[in-house]
Amino acid sequence: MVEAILDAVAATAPEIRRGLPGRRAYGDEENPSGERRLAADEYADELLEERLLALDAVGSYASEERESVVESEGRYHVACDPLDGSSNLKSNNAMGTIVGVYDEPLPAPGRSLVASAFVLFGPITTMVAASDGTVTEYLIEATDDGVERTVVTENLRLPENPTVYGFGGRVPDWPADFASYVEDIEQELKLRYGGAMIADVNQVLTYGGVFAYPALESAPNGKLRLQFEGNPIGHIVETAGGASSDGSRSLLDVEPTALHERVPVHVGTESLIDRLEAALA
Ligand code: AHM
Ligand code: MG
Repeated sequence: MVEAILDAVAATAPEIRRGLPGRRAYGDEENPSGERRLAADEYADELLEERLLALDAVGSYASEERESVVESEGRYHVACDPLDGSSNLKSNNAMGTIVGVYDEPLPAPGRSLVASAFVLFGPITTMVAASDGTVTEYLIEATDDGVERTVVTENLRLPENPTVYGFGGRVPDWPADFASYVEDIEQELKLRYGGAMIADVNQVLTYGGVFAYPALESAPNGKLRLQFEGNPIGHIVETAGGASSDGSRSLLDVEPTALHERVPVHVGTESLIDRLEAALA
């Protein structure tokens, strides 16, 4: 049943991709987090809603782009960020789709995730999915017979020796304790930051290292949302042998209080997340 959800996400990805070129303009509306919405955000949200709610397994659909949960009948509750990093569409840089499959009604804790996945719209389209305690990377290709999902990496694990880092938010807005952690990290790793969490986290999964969108002086809970971004990414990185943190504990241990709540996100190589938590303690 969970596989059917991942299949539907993979099957929708080429269609989302094909819809991007004509949807680079902003619409009139804001999303529930008060951010301007692109026509592409709306398009991806509506496609995913339709495809996922059509499945018997899906009991509800929630997304970053809509105020409340859309209810149906089914065992699993799906939370999506239909187009993560969509502000990259203007400059034609990478973006992604994030999906969390929970077995509790939303908002739900990350511990109730049974699967999570992201699609990365880079030079090629890939999907990275965590389920049954393992992470798999797939190549997604549209063919004459439909959409093919081919395994490219089985049992994906973070490499032992980390090499890259990427941190969001304006530097003057970083709290002093986070800034001093960054000073150390900068001496050891090289900067890789593109402004779309999915693409930046995929660098960390590929090369080892650390990604963060930390708490800011102006935004103590950072920017990213727990249900749609923090939990699924924390679940994928932890399943791949890495760690996640809100600053003091695993993202998966954060008890949710609202559907659109934000959370500071730090993910990556375990030793680097341990050091982060020590720096913020
Ligand atoms: P979005 O889901 O509305 O696209 O926002 C999330 C994105 C993340 O992909 C990225 O890490 C972050 O926003 C970057 O934000 P900013 O450009 O404000 O630094
Ligand atoms: Mg996002």
